[in-house]
Amino acid sequence: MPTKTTILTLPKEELVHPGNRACTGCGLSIAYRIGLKALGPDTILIVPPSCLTVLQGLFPVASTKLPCLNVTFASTAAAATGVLEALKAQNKEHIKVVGWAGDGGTADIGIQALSGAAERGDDFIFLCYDNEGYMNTGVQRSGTTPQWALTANTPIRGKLQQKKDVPSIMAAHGISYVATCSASFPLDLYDKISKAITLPGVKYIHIHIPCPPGWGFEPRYSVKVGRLAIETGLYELYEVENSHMKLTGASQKIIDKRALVPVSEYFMSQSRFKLMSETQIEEIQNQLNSRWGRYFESIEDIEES
Ligand SMILES: Cc1ncc(C[n+]2csc(CCOP(=O)(O)OP(=O)(O)O)c2C)c(N)n1
Ligand code: SF4
Repeated sequence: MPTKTTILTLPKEELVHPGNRACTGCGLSIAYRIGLKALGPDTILIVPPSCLTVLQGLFPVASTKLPCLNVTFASTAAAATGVLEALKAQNKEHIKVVGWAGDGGTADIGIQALSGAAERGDDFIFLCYDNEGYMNTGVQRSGTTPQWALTANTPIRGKLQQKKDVPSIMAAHGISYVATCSASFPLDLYDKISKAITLPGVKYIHIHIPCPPGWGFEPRYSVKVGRLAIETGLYELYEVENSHMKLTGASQKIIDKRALVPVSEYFMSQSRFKLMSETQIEEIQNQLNSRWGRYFESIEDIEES
């Protein structure tokens, strides 16, 4: 079994300069800093318009020490394929190609290019940082905004539709690796990116990103809010390899303890959910209880057999 990274074994080299243009308490800042440590210096990043382009800084300054290609909104994965081909032509295939896009640039406008690359089996990592909205342009709803969240264009009742399950869509492509992570569990993110580097084809990693201004909480609570999302069972940390799904880290701990934190704690921590009724919260709690109840039962079946 590979050893898990700890705070003491994390590489010391920083590939993100101290100070950047992200908001205070931004979960993306944490994920980006730790993610680049896992990717290492031989990496080319492909980034569409998003908070990450803002975080990078305006020419002539840059917050990252890696080469980064800013591309159009829909074309991250197609550009990654192009960069791969260019590297092949130059015999520089040791350089890792990484698409790093927001949920809008992945779940909505970027999905056809990503699906095409996954089907072709192009060899790159695609990271979606999911702050659950088009945050850079003022908090509009995206396909991955959760149901009932208030956004700039769902201001009356919140979003009526459910969150799009992009990791499952990617897993359905039969690619070598799909994983979910959270900025609030950065060492888990580090280990999953490190694993993805060793595997062929498109590897897809979905990172849940607390966003203080977009979700409506004080910046100092970013890590806490992100942890609650996992500890309530609303979001799961898992890996899919060879079509086999396995819960990991803090989600596996829920199985060990057989206990979920009440989901109301998560909803009450953010003003975007302030119009949710008790019935709506109860409905989601019931859905979580039955989903996790099935996990608990299947583990008990395995333990008994
Ligand atoms: C084709 C196109 N449509 C719209 C925009 C404007 N735009 C720039 S960034 C952005 C939001 C990106 O949202 P997301 O991908 O979720 O990343 P986030 O801003 O949340 O980090 C939009 C709509 C654009 N640049 N190109
Ligand atoms: S809007 Fe949200 S995701 Fe974007 S930089 Fe600010 S905190 Fe980060």
